[in-house]
Amino acid sequence: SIKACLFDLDGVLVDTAKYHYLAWKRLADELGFTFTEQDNEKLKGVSRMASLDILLSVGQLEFDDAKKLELAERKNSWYFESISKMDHSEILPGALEFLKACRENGLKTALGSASKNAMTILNNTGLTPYFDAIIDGTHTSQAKPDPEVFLLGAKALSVSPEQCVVFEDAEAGVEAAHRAGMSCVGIGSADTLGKAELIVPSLQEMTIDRLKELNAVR
Ligand code: G16
Ligand code: MG
Repeated sequence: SIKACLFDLDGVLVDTAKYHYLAWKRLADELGFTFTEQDNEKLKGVSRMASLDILLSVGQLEFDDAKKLELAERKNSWYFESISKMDHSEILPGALEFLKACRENGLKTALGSASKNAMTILNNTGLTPYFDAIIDGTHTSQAKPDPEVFLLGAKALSVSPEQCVVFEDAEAGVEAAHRAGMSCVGIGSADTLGKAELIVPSLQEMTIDRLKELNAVR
């Protein structure tokens, strides 16, 4: 039976993609090329350095590792300015309610995010107390679709992977959940999340009953 829910951060609990986009766009502007919102879709759920590689390929630019690190740090300082101003009003609809419902029903909760800035975002939005475990980009060495982040989450909660359900908005995250041996609820549209066991537009449509139905299907 299901004992734990593991949540991705960006795109599931908060919309930080817009801040990532503004910061990457500013970097692209400085480097002299256009970076569109459509390009930004490719960065969702992807680690910081992998995101930079994608951005630079859009601009058809190449740099050595030292320069790339400097560019990533520059982007991050702008991004950090944005997330420093976040508050509870930026929690996505239904997210807080579903986290509370999980805990009221005896389910454990964990964060499973690629972001190295997750703690800042959780603290500023007031979400930190709703997690039994927090695994983010500071704990992992392998990025999604590698299952590491979710396996570490299950371990921290002392539950086995088959007792976990992952909530993800990115295709790489759905794959990571499956490679971890977990079910996945996709948050968004079936176009990109087709492989998830259940797809809902947002956590507003998610209930404990629907979670239990998922369990019956498996
Ligand atoms: C998030 C975002 C990605 C971002 C990554 C790393 O992942 O979706 O766009 O590149 O974190 O973020 P940072 O630069 O803050 O370390 P997730 O896993 O929460 O969706
Ligand atoms: Mg995400």
